[in-house]
Amino acid sequence: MSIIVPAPHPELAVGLDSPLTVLDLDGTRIANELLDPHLTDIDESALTTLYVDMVRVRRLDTEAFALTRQGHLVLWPPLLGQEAAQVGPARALAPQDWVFGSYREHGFALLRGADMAEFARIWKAFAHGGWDPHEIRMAPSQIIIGAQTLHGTGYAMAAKMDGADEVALTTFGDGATSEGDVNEALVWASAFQAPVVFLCQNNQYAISEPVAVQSGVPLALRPTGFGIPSLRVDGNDVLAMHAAARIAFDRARSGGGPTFIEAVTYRRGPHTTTDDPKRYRDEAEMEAWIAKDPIDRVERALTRMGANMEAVRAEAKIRADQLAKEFRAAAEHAEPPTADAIFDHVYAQPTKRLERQRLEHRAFLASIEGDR
Ligand SMILES: Cc1ncc(C[n+]2csc(CCOP(=O)(O)OP(=O)(O)O)c2C)c(N)n1
Ligand SMILES: [Mg+2]
Repeated sequence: MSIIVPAPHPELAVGLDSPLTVLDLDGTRIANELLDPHLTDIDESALTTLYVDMVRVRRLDTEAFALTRQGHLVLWPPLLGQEAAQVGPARALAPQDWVFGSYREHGFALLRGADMAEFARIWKAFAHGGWDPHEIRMAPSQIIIGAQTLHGTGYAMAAKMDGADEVALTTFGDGATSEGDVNEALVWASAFQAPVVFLCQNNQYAISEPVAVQSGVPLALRPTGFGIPSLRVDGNDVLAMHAAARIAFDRARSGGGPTFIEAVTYRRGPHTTTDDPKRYRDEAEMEAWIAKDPIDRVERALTRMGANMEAVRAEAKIRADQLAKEFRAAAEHAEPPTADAIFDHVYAQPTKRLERQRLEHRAFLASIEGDR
């Protein structure tokens, strides 16, 4: 009896031997014939914007982490180390595009324009969704691992049917690629040539599970088995990520179908603020990733370009501190929802049964008022 294993198609993947990089660790540019044509407009000013974005995202992340420790937020999934993997693609989105992400997409949320007060409410467990998805064209954070890839693919299929000029970016982790949902999304995206971009932020761990346990091949090889081309990219190189995203978005927009991007990066913090990574990983492996820090690398590149780094750093700090201050104030002063709010968003139009339940619930709360 022979076992038939669906063959991956390595010819559909780029960067399998070594992730695509255009910014060396010392800030020099490495020529890359695939990515370079998509970076011709990135001058000192554009690179400074990406730098400031990453500094702001990191500051938001650090502040939120501290706020959980101080009891103002209940949980936070840190993104320290993954700033470039989010800022590069986020800055390649067109305003009409949509983002369908997980719970770790603070960079996308910030750059899509999520209201920081709403954002703080989510992580204080005072709100389920937080921002208005239609306003910023970003779906609420998805906790069910990989489910957002189906939502993104479905959205993209509908956009194609409507003839709309919209691309859906769906972003998820390395562990998510082992989920049925992600594999089903790849099937549908491929079968319908949907204008969807799959961004896998391979931060090397699914909580305590290292990626090597999840896959014997680079994750970028997995989508090729579905006929989807993929780019394996240095996820700590904001320019490489920006260029790869532009390639994928252009492809989707021009009817070329889905593309998968594996951003090879590292989660330097714990999985969430309730996790202790010392229990499952050797902290020494962090050193190599600190050397690949996405922000330091851009600082070196800007310095080489002749930028006044002192001024750039000062400007970034002012903006990052302002953001942290706003976020802190929102977290500290957020008001809890009323118990009644649980009934508000069940249906677009309330049903009689729901209204009856609301009244019963109110009566129940009133009946135990004295005991609380
Ligand atoms: C369907 C489902 N299974 C399990 C979990 C529990 N869970 C939460 S985070 C996580 C790991 C996800 O790892 P990865 O996809 O690599 O994303 P990362 O957290 O590293 O960004 C798991 C298994 C869940 N939320 N949903
Ligand atoms: Mg992961």
